[in-house]
Amino acid sequence: MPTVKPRKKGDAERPAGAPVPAQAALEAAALHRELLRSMLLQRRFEERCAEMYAIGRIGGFCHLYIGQEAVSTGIIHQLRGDDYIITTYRDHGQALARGMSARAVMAELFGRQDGCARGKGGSMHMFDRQLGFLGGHGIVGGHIPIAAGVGFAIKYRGGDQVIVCFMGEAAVNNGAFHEALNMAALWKLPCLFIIENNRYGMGTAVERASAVNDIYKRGASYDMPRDVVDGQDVLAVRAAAADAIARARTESTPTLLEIRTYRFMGHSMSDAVAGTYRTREELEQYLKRDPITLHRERMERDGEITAADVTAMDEEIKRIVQDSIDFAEASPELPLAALLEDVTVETTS
Ligand SMILES: Cc1ncc(C[n+]2csc(CCOP(=O)(O)OP(=O)(O)O)c2C)c(N)n1
Ligand SMILES: [Mg+2]
Repeated sequence: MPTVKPRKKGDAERPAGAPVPAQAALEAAALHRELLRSMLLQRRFEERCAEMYAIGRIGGFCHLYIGQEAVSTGIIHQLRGDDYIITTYRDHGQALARGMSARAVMAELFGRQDGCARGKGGSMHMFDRQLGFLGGHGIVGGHIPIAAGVGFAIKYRGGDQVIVCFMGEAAVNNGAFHEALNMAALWKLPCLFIIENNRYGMGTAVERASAVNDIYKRGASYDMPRDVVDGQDVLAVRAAAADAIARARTESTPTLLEIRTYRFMGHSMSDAVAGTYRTREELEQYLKRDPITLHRERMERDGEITAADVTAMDEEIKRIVQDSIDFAEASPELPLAALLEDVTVETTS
């Protein structure tokens, strides 16, 4: 398992063993509960997605996020409502963390008209303008220049929002990555470039594809603040992102974060969980660092939650996910004629 170098500052919101005032402890416990709930929702939702895929309710490409939930959760829950997010095809968890309803995500996966993109986008194209959720993109690296463009627009308009751009570690070998990072650094754009290093781009290990294995070092090429973070620890992710968000918001400075994580499932639904490119032993090592288990155990140790509370939370979440499936089943498909809607725009001039 790769080790992550300790961060120099802001490592934890609440150092272990440090006495905390009662009010602060209550607030920390409430926050930790919210983070647990979010990760659990993403996990339970996607477990059912796999099931729905197997019985043919979901078709096409479908990439699960299971194992990586601390990344979305640690970052997205501290964004403001008017901030922006842009991401890859592995997007269900991030959409849920942003507050997209389970119903809208599931209906989109089912290709039904009550989905967030009216069922036309499917798994890889979650989108919600109101939430500042700008997709769901299928071309590896293709969305990184868009993130720089959104950062430029924010600055041009004099706003103090930020844009968070999630990508996999394989995207950093793509020309679009370098062009976008150069511009973001040169023009000081309020962008967070989040590299979810889950060790593989489909079946290719990072060591076989990248000349630089410590991906965060790529930020040095553009003199960009950079950090490497344990992506299985939601509080570590949160602390690193807090620094980066503050830098983007107050100084309009971009940051590159390499977040080391692992996907517990195959690359997509057509890829075996463990196969020719990784061993069962490797997977089992990483499964010991399940982000949800780690966070729950820490909360239990700190007396912030009981096993009974977790069971109740889990039951409630399972009901929400079942409801999203029932909702998606009941939602109609768009009529055939709607296929040509929203494809071109007519202008008056
Ligand atoms: C430009 C481009 N090349 C190839 C592909 C096929 N492809 C889809 S996902 C993927 C791997 C990307 O890996 P990574 O960026 O690490 O993200 P992860 O899937 O691990 O989240 C590839 C090569 C693509 N979608 N776009
Ligand atoms: Mg990857």
